[in-house]
Amino acid sequence: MPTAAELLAAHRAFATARAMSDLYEANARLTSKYVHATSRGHEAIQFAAGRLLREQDYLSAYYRDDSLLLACGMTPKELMLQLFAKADDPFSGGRTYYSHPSLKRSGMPRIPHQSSATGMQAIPAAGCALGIQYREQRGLAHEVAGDGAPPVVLLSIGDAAMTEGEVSEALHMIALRQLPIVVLVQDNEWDISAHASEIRFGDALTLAAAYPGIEAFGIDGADTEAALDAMDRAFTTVRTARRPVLVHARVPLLGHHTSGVRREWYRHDLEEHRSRDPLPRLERRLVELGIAPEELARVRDEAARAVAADFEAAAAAPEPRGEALAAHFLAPSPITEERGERTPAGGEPTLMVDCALHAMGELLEDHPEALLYGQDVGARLGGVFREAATLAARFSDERVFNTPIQEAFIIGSTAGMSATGLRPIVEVQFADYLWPGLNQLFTELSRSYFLSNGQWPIHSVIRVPIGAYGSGGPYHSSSIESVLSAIRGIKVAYPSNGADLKGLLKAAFYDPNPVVVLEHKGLYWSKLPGTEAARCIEPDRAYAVPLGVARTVQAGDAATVVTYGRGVYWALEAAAREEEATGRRVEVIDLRSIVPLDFEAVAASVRRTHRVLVVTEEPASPSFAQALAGRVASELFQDLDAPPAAVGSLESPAIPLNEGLERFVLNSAERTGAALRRLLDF
Ligand SMILES: Cc1ncc(C[n+]2csc(CCOP(=O)(O)OP(=O)(O)O)c2C)c(N)n1
Ligand SMILES: [Mg+2]
Repeated sequence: MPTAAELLAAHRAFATARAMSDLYEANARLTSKYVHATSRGHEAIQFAAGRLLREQDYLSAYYRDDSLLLACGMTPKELMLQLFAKADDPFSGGRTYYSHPSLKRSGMPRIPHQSSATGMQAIPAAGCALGIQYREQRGLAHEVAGDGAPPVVLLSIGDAAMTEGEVSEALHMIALRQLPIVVLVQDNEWDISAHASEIRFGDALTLAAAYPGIEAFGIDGADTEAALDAMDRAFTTVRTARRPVLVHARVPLLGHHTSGVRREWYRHDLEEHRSRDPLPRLERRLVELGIAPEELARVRDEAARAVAADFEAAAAAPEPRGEALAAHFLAPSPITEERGERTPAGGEPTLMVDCALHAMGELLEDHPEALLYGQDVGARLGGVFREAATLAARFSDERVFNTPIQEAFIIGSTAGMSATGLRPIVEVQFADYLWPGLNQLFTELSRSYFLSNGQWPIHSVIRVPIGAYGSGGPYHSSSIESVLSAIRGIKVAYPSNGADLKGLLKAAFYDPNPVVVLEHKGLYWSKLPGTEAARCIEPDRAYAVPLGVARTVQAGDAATVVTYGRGVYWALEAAAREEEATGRRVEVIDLRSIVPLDFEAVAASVRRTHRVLVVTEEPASPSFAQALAGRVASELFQDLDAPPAAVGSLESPAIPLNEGLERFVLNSAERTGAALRRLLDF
């Protein structure tokens, strides 16, 4: 049972949160400039959870958690700096909404960035708990020791968000791995204007029953004593027994859904919800315990005065400057130039797939915080391309492991893993299956560094076999680099040979940004005619190729052919035929990275050759290749003797299965050669 002192502390906290939401409401014209939601009605359960978080813990909060943030130690003024999106907003420097926390501050729980997309924080939070578990299994010290007790993750989430698909992936992994996480579901029965009765059966407890091993219980989350007891119980269990607990807290929603969606438009149940308001209920209880009503009123007045002063100060605080934004687009990489030996004396010609395997082995040897996971990469198979063969046996099943078919989890969990100081390398089995994970890549990973104002860069290497090879058919052949190239905040590598793959994997590993490494299946074993050069001397252990640095594969002056991946071989073959036929020698540039793009290398070449062709395996229109050709046209118009062109595969929705149809659709040395001839003859 909570003591009277604890209840008085809760009362002070509720009074502060309530004074803030009253103030926001009273100044709606000012405060609704930027959309915000408040915890009004949810104060008790949020206070009960937030007060238990320690310095070594991780918090994954959602947009209604302002009482939780106050309970962790944030000040009202700091939250109001967010409300007004000011420069000194401690979470994002004015980049993101109220109560969307990101924080890495000593003495406070660690709060990795999370998006405003409901439910999407569940996978990164589960990844965080997986990271904590991994460190404990491997005897690695936690990033923050705190008071020495084992860390806990708190995942806070709304009732409607619990029905989302990605939440199921997270719950599944939480149950399967018995992760040290408290899942707090704040059930106010509302999903904006959709009521629980029309959008879900049962509640989070019904759902949790399907996940054995997650201890789940429900409480009245507006009963302060019950809330304090429940969160004590949940945190103690997770902290000591190292297994998950889900708390389903029924709470009233007393404020608006958000400042922009007002309760009076559609709420029919406000009276009933008001009858459960935790603040007067707690006050009645405190009076029963002998506290004078005047004393409670004094606390409320004091809170109102304090937050009014903070409100004035926050409203008057300086605005952020646009010039400061660029500092946190991408985190600086330590690999800025090519290093190590690309062709060491005595080096062996090595298949591309083995260059990658050796890179993995070296990284796992050198870095205890490195780990590799994905579908079928574990000991039994070692990857469907044998690209991870032997690694689990060498480094243990804890460091190299199979995941379920959960691309969202595979990609999204790296955000949490990285937050615990680990360096995850993951695999998506085929580029065609990146889509279920694309949401995590875009929504959570790509924006973390920027929206946390540089506090939370994400180390995440995502290996993705890509491209058409040997009748892989429509779901094992797709090229997807254009979509990836349009996501700001990530990097994308696309090597064409084993040496670059090894060097780029190393650079990707050390890069503090999410990096997708696209690995062409047809080049893995150099089985495609004309791709023998993908098998090359293996670089040494120290070798690294910076992301965003192209390589001239063949020098020439008649035109510049810019390409990457398998396109390099089409380009070289077409170039050789052209030279043989007409004596015109073209320059071939292998970009090696799609993002960042080495436009300087392209421009320097085009200034000499005055003509450019971009070669891709994707249909060319629209594509990354076409955009590059367009950029050359607009930036180097004066240098050009012919319109820049892009050539790719047929404009087809998918690569068909039949061998002849596949050939018909795909780009080729012939098709590339014809485009080159047109360019040269222009
Ligand atoms: C993926 C996604 N879809 C839609 C929205 C718009 N949206 C914002 S809040 C909300 C309702 C969420 O309800 P619940 O999870 O119960 O949280 P509550 O606001 O009730 O606390 C929706 C649909 C969103 N933010 N993210
Ligand atoms: Mg709700």
